[in-house]
Amino acid sequence: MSIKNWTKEEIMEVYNTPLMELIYRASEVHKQHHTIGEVQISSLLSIKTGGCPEDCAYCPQAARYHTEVKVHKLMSVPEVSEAADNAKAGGASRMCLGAAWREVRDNKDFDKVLDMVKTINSKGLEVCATLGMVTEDQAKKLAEAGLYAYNHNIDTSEENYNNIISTRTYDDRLNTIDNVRKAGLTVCSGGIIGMGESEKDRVGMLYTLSLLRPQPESVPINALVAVEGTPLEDQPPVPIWDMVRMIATARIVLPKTAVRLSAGRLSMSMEGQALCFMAGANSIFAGEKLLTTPNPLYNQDMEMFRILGLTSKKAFADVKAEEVAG
Ligand code: SAM
Ligand code: DTB
Ligand code: SF4
Repeated sequence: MSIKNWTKEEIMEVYNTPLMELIYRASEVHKQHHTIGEVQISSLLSIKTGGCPEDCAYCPQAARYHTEVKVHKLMSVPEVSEAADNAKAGGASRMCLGAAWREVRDNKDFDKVLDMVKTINSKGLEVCATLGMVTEDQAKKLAEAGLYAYNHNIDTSEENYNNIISTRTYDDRLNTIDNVRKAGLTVCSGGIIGMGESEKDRVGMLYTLSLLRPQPESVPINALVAVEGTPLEDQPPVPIWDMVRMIATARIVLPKTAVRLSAGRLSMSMEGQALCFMAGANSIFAGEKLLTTPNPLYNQDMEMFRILGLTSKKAFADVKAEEVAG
């Protein structure tokens, strides 16, 4: 069955459906394409922190804002290997490496990242990376090293993009996503709500994502973590109802995609998160830190999994090994 080409008007109609009906519809789509209650756990690791030349208004790692983030040069391969062991012991099936870079450069640091990818991959974890813009050639090298997915968010609608970032364009972002695809990697791309955007912008972002062919395998929906020192420090918290609406709409327009309830969970109740899972979220970042900001404690998340009857999705590599073993 071919994927529907949604119009902005149709997506807006979905977004504005009465909430209970919207959750019900999203839940039906979810059941058709996914296992209810199965949630993928990803672990995040900031391998190079702060000092970024870009001006993303939400980001505590941009060098030009005065935040409490301490700059840290690229981690060593053994340090990353140890972090991967800990993430695996904690039940993560995917590990995402983040670097505060504008773009990847062909230098020793990139070679080191390729080594990190090989090392984590050999442990049976899916490896994902988010390193800024990449060329097709760099994406191919990452794929050869065993990278599973590349995260590159479009962040908001095309119309709102310039209000949030001026140091690169929407087309730059789409171009990197295209390079990632051409290299045969899976695509992870989503955005943030709570930056002062309109409903039209939220719908516009989902519209752009829904039109990608193939659609992204995973779409993170972040609630802004307003960090002191960034231009968005005074943004009020996103109402949980907006998050539920956004996730439900994403689930309906991106039926097969893993929709990730990403940043901002620390400010959400367990009941609020339960509604997000009901509306089709089937992936989270677990571990006490996202890249630079806090996230719920691992034990708290495990308690939530127990209470809600959620199970963690196995890594692709582990499922394959079990199939082979019979
Ligand atoms: N530098 C790379 C880039 O921008 O693609 C990779 C790292 S960057 C921190 C990855 C994503 O994290 C951003 O695209 C944004 O969507 C998200 N993010 C950053 N700061 C955030 C914040 N304060 N609240 C919510 N999401 C945030
Ligand atoms: C994504 O969409 N969210 C993650 C991941 N991709 C790299 C990052 C969230 C960062 C939140 C702010 C911080 O901790 O610095
Ligand atoms: Fe740099 Fe990425 Fe933060 Fe933008 S989001 S300032 S590119 S680390």
